[in-house]
Amino acid sequence: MHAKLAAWVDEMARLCGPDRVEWLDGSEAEKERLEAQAVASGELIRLDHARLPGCLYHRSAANDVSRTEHLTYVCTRSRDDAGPTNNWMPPEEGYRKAGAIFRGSMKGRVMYVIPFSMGAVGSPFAKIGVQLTDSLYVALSMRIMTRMGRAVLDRLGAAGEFTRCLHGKADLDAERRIIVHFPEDNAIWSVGSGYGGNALLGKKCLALRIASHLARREGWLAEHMLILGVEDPQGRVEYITGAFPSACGKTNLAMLTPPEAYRAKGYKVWTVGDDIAWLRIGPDGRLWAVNPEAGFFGVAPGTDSRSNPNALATLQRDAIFTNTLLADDGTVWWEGGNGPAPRKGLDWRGQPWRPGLLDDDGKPVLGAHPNSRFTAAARQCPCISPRWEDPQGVPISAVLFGGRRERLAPLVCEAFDWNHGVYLGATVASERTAAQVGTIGEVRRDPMAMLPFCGYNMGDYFAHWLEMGRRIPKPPKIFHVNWFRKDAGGKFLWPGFGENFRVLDWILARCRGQGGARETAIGLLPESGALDLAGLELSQGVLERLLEVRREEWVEELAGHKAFFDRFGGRIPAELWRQHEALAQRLGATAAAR
Ligand code: OXD
Ligand code: MN
Repeated sequence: MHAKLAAWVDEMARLCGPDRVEWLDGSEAEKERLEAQAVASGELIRLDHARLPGCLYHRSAANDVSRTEHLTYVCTRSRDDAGPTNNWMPPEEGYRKAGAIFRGSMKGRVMYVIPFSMGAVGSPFAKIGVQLTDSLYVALSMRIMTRMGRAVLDRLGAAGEFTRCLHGKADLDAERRIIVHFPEDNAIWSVGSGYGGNALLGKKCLALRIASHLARREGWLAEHMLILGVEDPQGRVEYITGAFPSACGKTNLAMLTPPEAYRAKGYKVWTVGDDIAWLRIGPDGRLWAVNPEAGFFGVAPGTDSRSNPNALATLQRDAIFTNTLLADDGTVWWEGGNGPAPRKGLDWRGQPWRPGLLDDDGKPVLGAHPNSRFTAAARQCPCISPRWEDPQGVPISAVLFGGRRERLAPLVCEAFDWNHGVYLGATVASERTAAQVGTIGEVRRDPMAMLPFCGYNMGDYFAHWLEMGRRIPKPPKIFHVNWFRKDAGGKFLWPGFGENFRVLDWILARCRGQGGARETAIGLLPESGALDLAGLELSQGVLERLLEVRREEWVEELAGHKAFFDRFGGRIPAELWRQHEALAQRLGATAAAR
């Protein structure tokens, strides 16, 4: 027995006051028992067994449907170590504030103890956490999203290191909700929310915020990135990682189906991960990546057999659906999903719903919340890579950064070198989506898609990226992509989805020293004819607009880069300012004085 673990569980149980403490072993029998309890209490609803075998439905509190970044804190001793992009409070205050809400909050409930591993158990990349929670929904979701149970405890042994993760629903009151991270103590406390990103502590809290801190200390990278493999007709597989802000199509890209013409030639995409990558320098001098998760927590609306047939196949059994529409026949549905809306059902709030329903202002009432989710095991995905659990990971040829930009950023752009690539990543911006609380559509800087997830000062994070570049003997190439450029009428210029494969194809050709490119002020863009567009009927002039670099827009953008960097005081590495000045020079503009 791990004495420190036992003592910590006791201490937390004294704080939270559950009726009972139950250690979870991860067995099938345990799963069935917990599901039956959750169904009996109404926390989960069983879906139609014939059509969705083993699937469950959950409705969260109406005020608890997305990550609450304004209630999420990084508690380091020095405020500067959290940096200007994180909410901060001193560790003592974090423990006191959250502790006051936790105190006695589990009375009448069970506290589940969930030992879990991020990364295959025993992989050199893996990190262990132990989550305490009073939510059966969370316990059952952790079972899908992580490797958990007895094998992890065995691995931990009598004295292994682990992240202490305390979670409680308390009364789900938004006024009494807080998610506090203590990177210097390797601990996370989250109270008052049952929403995935706030409550499944292995994901954003451990695998990104805490892990990014550990990664800097230990010389690796913890990133908000998908990992995919592209197999060519000769059977060679090359791997790509990609960082995109929440709800920008990461899951769809990770599970992409190539266009018919490519499939006929023998191309295929393999999914390694859809949200998080941990990257280390391998013995061969390349960068290697693992997906630390075991499942997908994907956005349901917009997922259909055109956008992502592989996700649809993944969630046909043993999945948990959260805040979708619950149809009368015991199935689920969401806007932008397959087939017509069911004639009747209950919406994500539990209210009677039918197609065409309007609210008092005459606006359509959604059946599913825009951030409704599915949780399903990665191994159920038809295109899951045979190497997805390889303890050594997969070697990375290209790193993509992208955001959702209606204008400005071209379809694809290759960085001149690693440091320029870090600049491309550091200046990513995106329009806000439903995965975060806030005004949808507003453009915000989201460097490397890590703005809400970097557990330390982002100035130091950029320095760490630059330092990694100096240490990787054979670094991957870095690219910026934008699938979301629109025309003057607000229509997307690029079809996206499976057609994005054409861009990946050019990217991988570039990584092999092939594929034509032309130099522009912002980076290398495909030269005329270099993107294979055969069979894609793009209208006249569309490709030119997709690859257009408008000087006046970029000069305006430069000021946005500077304003963002200025927020960090002196903590932005000099190399990024050099990149900024070099870009200004290439644009024929002067960079505003620092
Ligand atoms: C997610 C997110 O849930 O980024 O993956 O919000
Ligand atoms: Mn994410």
